Amino acid sequence: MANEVYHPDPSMKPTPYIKSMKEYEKMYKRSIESPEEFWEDIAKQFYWETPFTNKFCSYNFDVTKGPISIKWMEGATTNICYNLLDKNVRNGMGEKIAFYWEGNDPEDYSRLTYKKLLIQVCKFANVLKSKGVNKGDRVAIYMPMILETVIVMLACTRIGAVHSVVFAGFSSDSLAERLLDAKSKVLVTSDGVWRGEKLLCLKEICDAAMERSKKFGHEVESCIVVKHLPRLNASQSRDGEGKENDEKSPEKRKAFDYQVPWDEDRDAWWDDEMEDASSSCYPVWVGAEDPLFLLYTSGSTGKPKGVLHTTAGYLLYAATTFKYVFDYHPGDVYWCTADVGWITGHTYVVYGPLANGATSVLFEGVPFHPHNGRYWEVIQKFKVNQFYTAPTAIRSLMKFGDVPVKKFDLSSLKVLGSVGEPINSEAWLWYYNVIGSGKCSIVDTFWQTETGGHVTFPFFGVLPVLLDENGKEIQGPGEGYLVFRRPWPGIMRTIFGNHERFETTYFKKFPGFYTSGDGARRDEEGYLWITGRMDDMLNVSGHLLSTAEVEGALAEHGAVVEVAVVARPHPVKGECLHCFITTKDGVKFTPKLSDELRRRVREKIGPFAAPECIQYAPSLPKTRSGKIVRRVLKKIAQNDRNLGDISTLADESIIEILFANLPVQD
Ligand code: 6R9
Repeated sequence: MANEVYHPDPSMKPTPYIKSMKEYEKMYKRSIESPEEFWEDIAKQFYWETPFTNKFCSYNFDVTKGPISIKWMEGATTNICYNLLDKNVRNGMGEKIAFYWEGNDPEDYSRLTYKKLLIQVCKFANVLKSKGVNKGDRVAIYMPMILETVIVMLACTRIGAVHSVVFAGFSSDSLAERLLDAKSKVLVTSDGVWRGEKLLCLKEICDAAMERSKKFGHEVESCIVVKHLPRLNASQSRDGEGKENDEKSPEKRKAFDYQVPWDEDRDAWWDDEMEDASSSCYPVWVGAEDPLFLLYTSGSTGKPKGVLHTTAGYLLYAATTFKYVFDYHPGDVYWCTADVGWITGHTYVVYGPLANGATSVLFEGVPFHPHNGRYWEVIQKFKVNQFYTAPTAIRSLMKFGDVPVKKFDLSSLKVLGSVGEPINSEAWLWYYNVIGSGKCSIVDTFWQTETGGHVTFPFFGVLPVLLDENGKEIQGPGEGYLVFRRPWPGIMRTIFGNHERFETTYFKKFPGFYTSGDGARRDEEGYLWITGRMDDMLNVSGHLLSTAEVEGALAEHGAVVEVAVVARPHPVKGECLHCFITTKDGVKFTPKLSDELRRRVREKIGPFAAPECIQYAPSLPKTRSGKIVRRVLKKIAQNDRNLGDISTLADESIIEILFANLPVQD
């Protein structure tokens, strides 16, 4: 497939912003040769309370010359919420729909206009103020995909508070770690949420996390809880006529019995707080380089990194990538399936679309509930024009064949997007032919929590370089480390509370460059193909994890003496975890122990991290200096005997034993 070129179908009558390759090249050239002019023009579309005072962009990307620093529009003041909501309402878009909300249950849906969103945001901003939240304070968000989640994020930006969204699939320990690191003053959550057939009792998880955070020295002052479950129950009884009471599944019984844990001094219901809150809230003008949000991403040491994004640059970049990459035009309906708990949800569910006055779909459910055609049903229901999802979702839906797709009318689609991991040819072709009927363009968007927005093709202002192991630039075709020579507006500014770790992680390996951690290959035509992570990171269903954090969770088990975790390819998830476990002397490796270990990873990190395979290893292949040779374990996990050079191993005999004990794989 790599050799085939697919052009957009002329019958689509596209009216793209960028009409030809030539035009793209011209714009790209300008963004590289005169970046300040290029972005200054774009900045004119937004409202600045005061203009920038210093240079439009100043930076140091070279650790050998001093601390890394990146500044865009220094001195300017603005408010993101004002630009996303007030500005659009003032421009006559008050009645335009900002979000179509589609619940887990197809009977449960609603919509919200720009004007109504603004009112809700102002009200909640006042609630936050009443809880003592000031500019710069952190507010943690552990929420389902509901409209209130967007309201909380924007309410934070209205008063200059910094949101820290934690994906509501993380365990209480992971949430606690993030509350503690950010020292979040307030936590906003919901009583619970149905994900498909499964009930998640979010408030219970939050209570455990707040307790743990307190134990380690940080107390969350207030917890605000959206009452979400009764609404779902009501809709169930609407069409079920109370049927669910007669034939309760264990999950439904759990919902019925769920008593939301409560601390009178700390907790408050959303509705009670919102009832009397004023709907007017003057925006707090913040500096261009003031923090906008924190979002934690896995770090190779095991401790997650609080990636910090700032105001002006992120706004410019989210808005511009959204507009050009998805070619969003007024009147289009756009849908990004990512959870707001990940960066894709931040930039392409919330900030990018709203900055363009777009109408989007906010989907709470899962692709398989109540049937395997749910995504396609939602596209038909809202006449979605741009659809953005992950290869892992595409692969898992491909399994059911074309029949569930063909039941729905997908003719509204114009652009399809892919994000999170490399997309394989088979999945790409199915996406193109079956979902896009061979007519839609596919945008494969490589980017990271750290980059703030898309950085592929390359996007405007992005200057990618390939380096070999010695830091020498690879010109022309070849494969190497993907690094970037200079900042674009949306790049992260630091790791919260740890600028040194920021410099070490991203700037030390190749001084003068931002190192992405990914590898890439440049083909004969100059196109870049992402080959995957070059560091100790794993990508399971598009979720980044570090070997260290999974190993850490497993090693805490009393029966384990040593552990090594590697990734191996998985037909649906992209990669999955294969764990090698050495037990303590006298402890037998049993299926029960294996289950316990798997559960431990779910509890410590989250269900998405649950290992596919846990294998007993009497010992691990090590170098003479005692370093575990993960490269060899990776090959064993894949049942691949091309082990390369194993002469550095202290004891080669273990390799055959591990191959012999390899569990049967599907
Ligand atoms: C946006 C996001 C970042 C890592 C990144 C890379 C992988 C993301 C990709 C892709 C190939 C794509 N990745 N998009 N690999 N093609 N289109 O996913 O952010 O969660 O921080 O993950 O995901 O390995 O370094 P994040």
